[in-house]
Amino acid sequence: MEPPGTEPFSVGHEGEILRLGNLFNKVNDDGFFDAVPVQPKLLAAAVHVIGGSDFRLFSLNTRGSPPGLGEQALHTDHGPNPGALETPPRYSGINSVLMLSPFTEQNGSTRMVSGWHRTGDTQEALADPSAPHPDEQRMLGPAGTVVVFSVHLLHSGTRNDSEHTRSCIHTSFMRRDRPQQVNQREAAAPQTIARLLRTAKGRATMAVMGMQDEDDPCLRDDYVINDRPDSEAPRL
Ligand SMILES: O=C(O)CCC(=O)C(=O)O
Repeated sequence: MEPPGTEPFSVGHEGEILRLGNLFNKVNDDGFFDAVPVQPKLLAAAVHVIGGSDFRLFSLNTRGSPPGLGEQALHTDHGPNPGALETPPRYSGINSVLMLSPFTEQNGSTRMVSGWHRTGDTQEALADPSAPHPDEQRMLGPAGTVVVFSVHLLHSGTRNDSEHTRSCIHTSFMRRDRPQQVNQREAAAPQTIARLLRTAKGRATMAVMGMQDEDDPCLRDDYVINDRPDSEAPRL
């Protein structure tokens, strides 16, 4: 196994599409992304959809569609979900899009099939997942917009017909009994853990990311907790 924090970016299977996985560990030396997993509105949406707080970060990735690219087949982000047909229905998680560019009709905005998450089906139920769907709608908004949707919703990127790259960040939370896309406990670099342990908010981030799932992180050999004198410790 590679040392913590050195897993490569997943650059996807989409040709020139820029897709960076494992953002938290790869471009987070300054802690820029530390607050993303604990955004209150995102967590509230996850609690609402999943029906409780027993979930953790599934993935934190970017996707950038350059001009002429970005088209995908319709898909869900999770397998078939018979729980959707129960009363009350059960769902596995949420995904979200933070628009770093405006999402317009022309620039490869995500298409979504409203209500699909209630069917329990995946794209396997479609004759042609690449074809337009009669019920698809575009996810449109100015840069800075966040859209939250079920991991069982049918959706896909579309071709970017503008002259500029369309970029976004996807943050996904999934029920805790499902594996994470990246095992954050294994992937976290010692310096990341040390930074997070210094503040209450950082500890909350660790909990939401599942870094404390198997045992107390303070027990892991390479967790650096006492790396500065007490006099420098933050006052909470
Ligand atoms: O970039 C988009 O608009 C959607 C991306 C997506 O659904 C995916 O990569 O699974």
